[in-house]
Order: sequence, then structure tokens, then C-alpha cells
Amino acid sequence: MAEYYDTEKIAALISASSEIMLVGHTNPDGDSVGSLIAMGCFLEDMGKRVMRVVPNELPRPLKSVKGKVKIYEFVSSEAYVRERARGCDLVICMDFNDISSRIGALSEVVDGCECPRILIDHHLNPSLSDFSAALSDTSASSTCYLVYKLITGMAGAESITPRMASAIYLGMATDTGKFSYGALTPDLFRAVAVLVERGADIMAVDMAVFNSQSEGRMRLVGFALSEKMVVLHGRRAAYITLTVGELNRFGHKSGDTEGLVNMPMQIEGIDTSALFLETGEGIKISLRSRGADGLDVNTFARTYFTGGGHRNAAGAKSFVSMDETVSRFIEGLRIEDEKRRG
Ligand SMILES: [Mn+2]
Repeated sequence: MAEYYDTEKIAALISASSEIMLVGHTNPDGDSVGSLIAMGCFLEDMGKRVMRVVPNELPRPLKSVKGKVKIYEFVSSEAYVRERARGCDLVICMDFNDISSRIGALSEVVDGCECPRILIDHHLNPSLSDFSAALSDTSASSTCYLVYKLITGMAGAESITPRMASAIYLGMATDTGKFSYGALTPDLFRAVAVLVERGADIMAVDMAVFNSQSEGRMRLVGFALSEKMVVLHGRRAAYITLTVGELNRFGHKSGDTEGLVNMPMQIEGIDTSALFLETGEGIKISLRSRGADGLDVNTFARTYFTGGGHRNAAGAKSFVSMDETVSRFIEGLRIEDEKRRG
């Protein structure tokens, strides 16, 4: 586990800046959006001007969570973002480890900014040489937890407003599957207690994020589990494949398959899961496993595909057919099983 807590340098860079661009990752999730909202509000309360940007569209439930907070989607606000990025004197990258691979076309804008860059993130293998300072801790369960540490360290818990508290809670809850996996430390739950004290509206976040699915998404999940899930009992694994045609049949929108990869692990005896999504540009793979004894899916993604992530959650790409991709996955499981047996 690698940790970089350049908190003093981060505080100095923030205090020396006035126009700050906060950048989240492609296919923004609750942790990405929560950290952008909370960090941005904190900076605005310090008198900074803030622009929050994500590369592509926010999933619908997250749009409702952000309320009046403006988050620019680069795909639809490119000209505006480019213009304002020119005037930025600090860039803060949140919840991703690599500018060149995790933010699509927005990387060119970030690269074009000649100001200092800060990284706040919990993914493995951060490209630290691209940053002036980092708050990077791969053992943290979410980036929002790191944002919480940073804000309370810089200005105390009193500086957390109800909106910030709800946003931080959103990221913590999202990245831990509502506090069921990841680093579930006493400190994390102490932080949640403080967030509740500071006005986090847990039921509103829960309602907006976990209980506001579209009918299309619900039916897609039902179809995926009943028709497309394959369970490999001998390998304690399961996988789901979805083609573009199948996704379209359910009126698929960005974010609709969020969390689907975790569902097969609710089956007794299953502790590894994969989701293979056909896209216009190859097959997008999500991998999950359970615990420190489970399959290291970060290494698995790097070994058998092009990708990576965390030990228990990783992503990858494949540019061969769906059948070939699935065969490679099954063969990988067999090889890793043999290795583990020794
Ligand atoms: Mn995260």
C-alpha cells in the first residue's frame, strides 16, 4: 500500500491559487461526483473560483444529488471548459490515477494547463510524476474519505456544510457498497458520525442514488441476471455478457449497468464476478472479487487484458470478440486457480 500525504504542500498550493479546476473521471460515479462537490464547496467557502469538470455525461441519479452545484460535462461544454481552463492557476484531479488514460479528451485540456496539479485519489499505481502534490492512499475506501481527511485537517469539521457532508457520504457509501466492502475502518465510521453531525442527509442520498433507478435499468438488470449470467461453480465465479443490441433493447443509458457486476457475488459460494459490456470501442470489462484471499483482479486485469484497478475491483478493455474475451477470462481463472493450489 502506498501513501502520499503532501497535505501541507496541498494547503499551500490552494492558498496561493484563486481559479481552480476540479477534474473527475470518465463515467463519473458517486465517489467522483461526491469529491468534486465537497472539495469544490470547501474551496468556494475559502473564496476561490471553482470549475468542476467530468469528461462525459453524469448518470441521472447523480444529476439529482448535485442540486444547484454546477458540474460541466466536457462532451457538451467543451468550448466553455477550454476557455475557463486557460485562466486556472490550480488543477485538482480527483478519484483517478492517470491523466493520460482516465479522462479521455479532457486530458489534453489538463495537459495544456501550465499551473500546478494536485492528485487526490485512492487507486493503485498513481502517476505521481504528473503532479506537484498528492493525497494518494490506496488503502482508503474512497476518495471522499480522503477529501474528508483533507478538509478536517485543514479547517476542522466545523467547516463541513450539510451539502458537503451529504456529498462526502455519497462517495463513501458508493465505493464501499453501502459500507459492506473495502477498508471498513473504525475511522471511516467515525467520519460518518461526524458527517451526520454536520447535516449529511443520508436518506436523501440513499433515495437519490440507490432507489431512483429507471424502469429500463431495472428490466436490464433482470434480463442480465436471468438470461445472461453464467455461474462457474467450480471456480467460485460468475460472469455476465451484454451486447450493444441487448443494451439498446432496454434503452440503455450511461450508468444503467452500474453495480451489476457485484450482483452475482450475492450468490452463496461465488466470490469472483465479471461483467463484459460490448461498446463501440471494444469490450469493457469489470472485475470484482472478495477480501484479501480472493482473486487479485487488479493483477488479473493486467495479465489477461489491458487494465487494472484495485485488488477487489478492476476494469479492463478487450479488442477481440466477446467469445474470445470470455474464453480468455475462463482460461485466466483456471490458470490462477492452479497457481493458488500451488
Ligand atoms: Mn473512488
